[in-house]
Amino acid sequence: MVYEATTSAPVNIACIKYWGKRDTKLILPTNSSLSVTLDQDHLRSTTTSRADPSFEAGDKLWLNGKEDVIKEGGRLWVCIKEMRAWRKELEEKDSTGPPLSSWPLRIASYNNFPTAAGLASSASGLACLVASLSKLYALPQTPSQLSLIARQGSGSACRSLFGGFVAWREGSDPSGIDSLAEEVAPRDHWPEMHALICVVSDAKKGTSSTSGMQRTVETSSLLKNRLEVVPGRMGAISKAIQEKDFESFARITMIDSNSFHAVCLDTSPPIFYLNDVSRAIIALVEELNRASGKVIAAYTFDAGPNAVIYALEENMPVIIGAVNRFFPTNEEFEDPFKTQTKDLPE
Ligand code: 2P0
Repeated sequence: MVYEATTSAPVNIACIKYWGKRDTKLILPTNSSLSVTLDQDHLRSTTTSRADPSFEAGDKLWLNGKEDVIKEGGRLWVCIKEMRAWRKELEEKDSTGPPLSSWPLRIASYNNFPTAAGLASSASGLACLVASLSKLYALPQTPSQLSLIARQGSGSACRSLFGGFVAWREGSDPSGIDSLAEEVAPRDHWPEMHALICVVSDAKKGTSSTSGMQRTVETSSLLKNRLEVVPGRMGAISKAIQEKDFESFARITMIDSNSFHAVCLDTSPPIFYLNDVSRAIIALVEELNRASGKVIAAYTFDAGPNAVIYALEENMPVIIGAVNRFFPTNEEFEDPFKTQTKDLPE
């Protein structure tokens, strides 16, 4: 009998950004955040976990075929330890199943996109690790409960345990028990919403999110203002999602992305994630919105120069056409919308 489970978890892209921890050990954020989880068939991690008593003692993990050390007390170690503890609880209640919690683990994880390029690979990767162990161990925990563990692997990972529109509530309990992810609306609530990923660079980023955000907490006075305005944005964007009000969704998304990059710049030494191409994409989207007479596209940037443009399906041909016209690439781009030149605005 083989005890093995494979799961996939998609990337999530935040509209209200997480940036700063009030507890670095438990990964408790300084503000709530909200994201859209991309569809499974695009950017995702896939993880297989196997428990076997014949394995040499100790757990092992490979990321994209390369072994990653599971450091005692480190994030991976904590996630595995917590998941094992839940399995042990189950075995103590019902001892008829295999004693999986006492067997060594072998875990292999793959991303189908560049790792650590500001494309949220840690989010999908850690969410996927937790989901795969939950499946292997046949745990009864809900996705919100699992998000408590994924959060300790990487903050943004807690949001990738749900599809659709997801909030990570900052919580207030020092134990972290209420700092969890929950669904704001499922994917099928607003199927017209699409995300266009513009890979400006797939190089590994310069300043890691983990160190960058703590530098911001320690040095940025602008962060105080951000923490005052984010709760209002959380409420307003949740309402926009419920009401499928794209214009409000887009305005809040763009403002919050700019606010996040402003606090990065206000950090000492400053953190620059955007480059000239990123800024040109901002200008293009602003101009498209102006020329359209309404907001049809929203840009957002994470800890790297790559842009994500949210738009409703009906407007994607125009947006893809404009991006291709102003940022031509040598690579053949498979346009799912089969954009016609006549769709482009003058
Ligand atoms: C987000 N980012 O909300 C924000 C926007 C980057 C910019 O969450 O230290 O990799 O592992 O908790 O989750 C990136 O931070 O940091 C992130 P840790 P994480 O998506």
